Amino acid sequence: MATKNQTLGEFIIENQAEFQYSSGELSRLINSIRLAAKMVNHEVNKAGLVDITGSAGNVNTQGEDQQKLDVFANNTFIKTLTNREIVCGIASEENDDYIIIEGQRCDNKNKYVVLIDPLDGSSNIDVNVSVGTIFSIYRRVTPVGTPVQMEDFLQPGNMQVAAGYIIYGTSTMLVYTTGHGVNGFTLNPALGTYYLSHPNMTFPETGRIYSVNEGNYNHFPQGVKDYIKYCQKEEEDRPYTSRYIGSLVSDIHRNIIKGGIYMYPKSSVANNGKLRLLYECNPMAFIAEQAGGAASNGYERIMNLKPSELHERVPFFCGNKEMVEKVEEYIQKAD
Ligand code: P6P
Repeated sequence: MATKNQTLGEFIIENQAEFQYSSGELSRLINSIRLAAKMVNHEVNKAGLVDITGSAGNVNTQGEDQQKLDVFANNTFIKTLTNREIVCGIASEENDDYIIIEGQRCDNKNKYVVLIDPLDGSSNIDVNVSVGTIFSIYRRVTPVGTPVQMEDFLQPGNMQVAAGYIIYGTSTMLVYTTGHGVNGFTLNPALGTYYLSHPNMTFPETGRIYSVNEGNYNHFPQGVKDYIKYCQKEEEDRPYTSRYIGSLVSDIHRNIIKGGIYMYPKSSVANNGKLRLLYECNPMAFIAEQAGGAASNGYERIMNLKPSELHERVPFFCGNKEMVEKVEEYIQKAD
């Protein structure tokens, strides 16, 4: 049950029963993410004022130049989740390997792992464009009481127990699902409280926005090129509108509200695309499906893919169901 302007805390308590795995552990999990998001939001909002937007001088797992806010966000989420002994393991875009969390609760009670992209779209920070945090939560598959193992993280997306994102935009929002719909909470920075501003988020019946980096057009597979031409054709409800922020969370958040498809295809320069299956595609796919949409790699449901390594990349098409089905049709017809 979602009543507008309910606080996040009230909402979690009222809907705790839906999280059939545990009493109270979801609250602790979402509350720790809520706290970390407030801390990151504070830093992101003043990024232009202090020398924190510049590069940290390091390079992360992906070979990408690590922005200082990336490092701050990564450390903040890891510390918050660790201090509260809420989860037994964390995998992050910023860390080569997963982190094993020891602790009393991890020895006998706790059974969750979290995968996180702590600050997605961070290259937008120094141009003041919105960025986001993406998280994905699983119940571990190895015995409780032993250290987590790689198989706890390499689960298909259809095993997620919760997933969500925080968007640090014109306002800061926490959007998440536990498999019972998608709800969006907006932070009132003056009070430090999140209020239910977007209950039961669902894609509109039809979508007319397509989001893709058309600079890579010449490198796309033929089917993707054909679909982009379909979006631009003067007929029926087209041409569609092209909108691409270059921040996954922002593009998908807008497309859930207004209707549209986000695409990051494979190409001749990136043979599996750019986005990571575990902590970008799977959580956004869970959200999209719970909002009545779909997410595919062009051939099959993203959440059915069996991961083989932590940082693997997959082609990603996510949005209104009929738009995803249409691009799949073009991709498969061109093969
Ligand atoms: P490109 C940000 O780096 C990101 O992972 C997503 O947030 C975003 O949608 C995409 O990459 C942008 O990539 O190659 O279009 O700049």
